[in-house]
This record gives sequence, C-alpha cells and structure tokens, in this order.
Amino acid sequence: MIFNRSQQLFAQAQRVIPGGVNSPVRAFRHVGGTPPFIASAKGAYLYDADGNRYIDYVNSWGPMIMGHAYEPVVRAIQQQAEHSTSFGAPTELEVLMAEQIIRMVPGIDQVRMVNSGTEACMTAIRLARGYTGKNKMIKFEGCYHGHADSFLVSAGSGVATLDIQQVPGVPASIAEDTLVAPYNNLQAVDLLLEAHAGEIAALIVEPVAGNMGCIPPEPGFLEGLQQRCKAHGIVFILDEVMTGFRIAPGGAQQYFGLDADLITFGKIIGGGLPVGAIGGKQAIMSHLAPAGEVYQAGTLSGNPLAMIAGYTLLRELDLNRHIYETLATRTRQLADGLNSEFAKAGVVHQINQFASMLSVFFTEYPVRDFQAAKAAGNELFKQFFHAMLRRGIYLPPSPFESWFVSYALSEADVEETIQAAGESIREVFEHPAGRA
Ligand code: HOZ
Repeated sequence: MIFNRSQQLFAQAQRVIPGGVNSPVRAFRHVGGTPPFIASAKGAYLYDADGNRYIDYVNSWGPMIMGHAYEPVVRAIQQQAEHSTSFGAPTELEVLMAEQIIRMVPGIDQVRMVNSGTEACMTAIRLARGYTGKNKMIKFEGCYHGHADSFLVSAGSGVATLDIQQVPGVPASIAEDTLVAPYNNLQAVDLLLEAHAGEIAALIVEPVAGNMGCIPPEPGFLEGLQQRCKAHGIVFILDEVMTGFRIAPGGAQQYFGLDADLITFGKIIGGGLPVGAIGGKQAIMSHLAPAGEVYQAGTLSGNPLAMIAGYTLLRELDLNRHIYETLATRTRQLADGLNSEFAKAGVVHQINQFASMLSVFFTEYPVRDFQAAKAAGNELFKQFFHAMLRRGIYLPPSPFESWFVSYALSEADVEETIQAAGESIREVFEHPAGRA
C-alpha cells in the first residue's frame, strides 16, 4: 500500500494543527505510523487520499450505523441546505426530532439538543448539580464522557490512549468532586456512597463501556447502580453516546429495561453531523433554562442540517428494526471468525462483543474493567493493527476504543476481515521482520 499523499498531508498538518489532528486518537500516537487521510467513504468502505480502500470498523466512532453516505440521509441534507444551514431560531424540525427520540427511547419526557456528546454530558452534570444542590459525582475508571473538566479523571478513550495520568489545566478543586469506582464493581460504589453520604449529585456510566475497548456490564451491575441512585436521591445518568440507537432502537435504557433519570446522546443522532442531546424526566429537565435556571445555550443547537440528518436516520432505524438482529449476527460471525483464527495461531486473546460493538484484547484474562484492559498486550495490538491496515482493514488505532459494525458490512466483508486477521496474526508471529 502507498501512503505518500497521507504522509505529505500529515507533515503539512503538523505545522498548522497541534499534533496534526483535531482529536488526539486519530494521530496514531499509540500504534505509531501515519494515519491515512480520508478522502471519501461509501457504505462499508473508506478511501484515503492515496486511493487505498479500507473496510471500516470505526464508522466515525459509531454513528455510521447504516454505512457511509447513506442515501436517505445524504438526500435530506442536500434538500435542507437549499433552505439555509442555520437560523439560531426555533424550527419545526427540532420538535419532530425531540418527538422521535421520545418515541424510541423509553422513559424520556423531554429532550434538549446540543452539539456534541461532550456538551451533553457536561450539561447533564450541571443539571444534576443544579437539581440536587450537591457537587460530587461518581464515574467509572476507563469510562469517557467527553472532555469537560469534571470527566477527565481516570478517563478512557484518548486520555488512556496517550496514557495521560493527570490532565494539566483541570483544577484540583474540580477533580476532587469526581469520585471514581472500577467498572462492574458495586462494592466500590457502596464504599463511595458511605464515605460521601449526602454529597453526591449524580452517577454517570456508559451502560456498555466503549472507551476502554468494549466492556459489557456484568449481570446486575446497571440495575444495582440504578437501585442505589434511587435509594440515595442521586441522579442516575446513562451515557448513551455510543450505545444509543446502536445496541437497540431504544439503546441501553430499552435493552436492559432501565429507568435512568437522564440520558446523554451524541454522534448518531446527527447521522454523522455534529450533534448531542440530553433526554430525561420532566421533573429534572424543567430545571434547564429558560424553563428553569440551570443555564445552557448554543447558536448551533438544533441546527437544521444536523436535525434533518439525525431525524432521517432515526426514522429509518425505527421503521427497520430488523437491522439490529442482522448487525448483532454479523458482529457475532466476526467475533467467531477472529476467535478461530487467533486460536489456530495459538494467540491468547479475549474478544468482548456486545450487539454491534466489539474489542480484541491480547490477554488470557477476562477483561471486565479498566485495569484488565490496560494490562492486555498492547505491543501485540500495535503490530496486529498495522498488519490489518496493510490488508485494507481500518480498526480503531487504540485498544481503548471499541470497533463498530455497520449494516453496510456484507458477509463477504466479514470473511475478508477474518482472513486478513488470520494472515496478520501469523505475520506478526512467524515473520517478525514484517512487523510494523
Ligand atoms: N474520543 C473519540 C472516540 N471515543 C475519538 C474521536 C475522534 O477522534 O474523532
């Protein structure tokens, strides 16, 4: 594969953009090498600036659930653009969008649109604090809720990928209000509840973690959190930026039969355009300005292009619910195929799969929390990653990110990926000279 144009662009980018990218994981710092600069994408495939084709397992970190440049979404955006791209004033589309989300996700009374998952989580915490009059919150090691100050403690995603222990610029006075427990560990939560009785405003969790690789919740974990939040008057927040509309039409709230107080959404509800949202119970949501005094605002919030893209995608998902079964089946086929190739090559590994999310960890131990994810064989991951990339398979460039499968991925693509994985793992083991 030739990467000349990407190499040129990366060199050029590093002169004018910090690290050459607009979001850290993209820089390939963890795996090394040059990130392919993407020129276009269609369906299951990405095409880079050198004309290389890749089967995409990043899918813009989740939202491309139907594949890239999905016709109904593209057409809707084109038509809306003719009517202007921003008003900074209310539109009918925002109402339709809120109604659509409320129809699909159980237990939500109201929705506020924002521009990213970060904004959604940041607003959810402010709202929980304003509503309860308390400051502290509980989050889980390796979970990532965007880059607002309060969340950058023991965070996954790029913070874990770059191995940043403490983020400079986050005041200690803010970080100390963030209490951290290991994922899948209710006993640790109980200790925090005891030590900080009456001080905790909110508990936020990724119902299926996707920012320390994919780590599913163990049976009873989410239900246990919800029960403790209700018992202690703590606002229970599900961060569904990754799981929302992906693991089920109504996300984790529906899949696990939960009743969260607030749910945050991102990416997917913009069909790939920049969007986020907070949904939740009226009793809490009514504290947001202008109904209440918890302030939050944005000129681009409810942007018409983002609304039409998201509304079109959500309606398609709502009307074609069979796609969730296909997505899960295809992802299971992928997991089974990878398992068998790694086993044939004698490589110790764990594959965590949940619906259309998946992660490969090169370790013999089950990966159920951040410590286990960090302990998994990262050197092997890097070599495997590059061997796959050379074979046209685009994986997340970090073991701390989940793979995402799209509906555009065919059985033939899955087979191509499994074959590439077999060749890659053999190359890494049998021909060390071929290692990246
Ligand atoms: N933090 C994002 C995934 N969890 C990556 C964002 C990006 O680089 O686009």
